[in-house]
Amino acid sequence: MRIDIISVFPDYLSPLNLSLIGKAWGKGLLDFRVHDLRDWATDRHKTVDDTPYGGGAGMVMRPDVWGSALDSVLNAPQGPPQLIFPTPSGHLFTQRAAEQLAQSEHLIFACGRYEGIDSRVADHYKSQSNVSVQEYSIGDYVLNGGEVAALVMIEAITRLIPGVIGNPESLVEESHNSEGLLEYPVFTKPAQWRGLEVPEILLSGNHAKIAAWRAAQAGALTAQRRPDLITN
Ligand code: 6GU
Repeated sequence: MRIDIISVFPDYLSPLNLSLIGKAWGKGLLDFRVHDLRDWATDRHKTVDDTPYGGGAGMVMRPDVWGSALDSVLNAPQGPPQLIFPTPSGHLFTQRAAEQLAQSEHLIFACGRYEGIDSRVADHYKSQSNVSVQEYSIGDYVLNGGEVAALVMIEAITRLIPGVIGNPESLVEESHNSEGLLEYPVFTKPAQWRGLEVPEILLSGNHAKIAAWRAAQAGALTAQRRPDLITN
């Protein structure tokens, strides 16, 4: 999978070199291209923003600079790309969204800063047939820019690609999996720690009973902490 990321702070994306994602990059499973938006600015101050029409606080990123940057990255030969705008006013990014995006061969993250990117940029690319456009938020809080949100989405997406994580079975039994529940609690040795014991059933060797206990725990935990995830 090729992933282009455009930002005015390309160094924010340096964690992509680390851990499992960095290893998958080294193996050729992932191909990251981090771009500095200022490379497409045309004046000598490399300006990428201006004051908002209608007034108000802060600065808005210019559509002309973003348009040049996105046109150049969209010309890559990977086939139909998905263009993602991280924004606190986007649709909520979920495990289902990660699964859908993991099917793509080419993702482009357009990371805005300040008060955001001129709204015409997303509208323009939504009207183009050679690209699919999505605006995503990673949760109900405000970040300084899209970079950290892009890192979050990239980790959630790329760990679903075969070969990126060592043990693909660990993808099946985890929170927000296809069951839509939180994961059951887990325990390891020692069996007694600071007066706390591991639930007896897990030491029983009865795999059917263990599976039933885990399913009940996942249901109870989800009902208590995240009732919004339970549909019926
Ligand atoms: Cl995607 N961007 C910013 N700036 N803030 C956010 C966010 C994204 N998701 C939640 N808060």
